[in-house]
Amino acid sequence: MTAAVLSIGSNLGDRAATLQAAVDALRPWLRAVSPVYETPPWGPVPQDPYLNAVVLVADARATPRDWLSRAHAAEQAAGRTREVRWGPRTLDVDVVAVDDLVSDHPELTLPHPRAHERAFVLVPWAAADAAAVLGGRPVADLIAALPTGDVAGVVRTSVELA
Ligand code: A4P
Ligand code: MG
Repeated sequence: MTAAVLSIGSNLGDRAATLQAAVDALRPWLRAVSPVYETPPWGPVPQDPYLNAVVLVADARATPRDWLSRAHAAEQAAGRTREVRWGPRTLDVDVVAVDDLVSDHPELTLPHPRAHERAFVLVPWAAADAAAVLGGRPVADLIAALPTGDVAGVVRTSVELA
């Protein structure tokens, strides 16, 4: 059994419809979907706010690479466009974690190397799984360690993914 935590984010086009398309693409393995949050853009590129959510998935036979492939397939299904690293995109699906695996491989680094410092990943994840753990630390503790402004910037919306 592998269980994975996927982060989905969109800041171009119909953001809610795009996140729904990502959930639909992951439907065969879906265990839980977080609420949807509006989040300020992270990183060096000025751009519009994102909608972000976290999806919990599981599959008895999936390898970690399978989750990366499925993440990329979900991006394609949602018509991803992206020209600039960290720039605006219709859909980004990142593999936050696969079980407790640790890997520094550049093609699939686990856990995701920036997840622990991203309120837009941690806040939805904790909402979907209050007992979530990342790198041996409760996600709730990681959130408590973030700058309060980062956490306050992640605002729950009324968008519901089904
Ligand atoms: N890769 C390695 N490890 C992983 C992993 N754990 N999950 C490799 C996913 N991919 C992983 O990714 C680039 C390469 O990373 C892939 O070839 C993959 O094999 P990409 O998705 O093609 O490119 P990217 O998304 O532009 O780069 P990157 O580094 O994934 O960017 P981020 O870190 O995902 O940042 N602000 C808000 N508020 N919300 C967001 O969702 N997202 C980004 C994208 C920037 N700012 C944001 C948000
Ligand atoms: Mg990415």
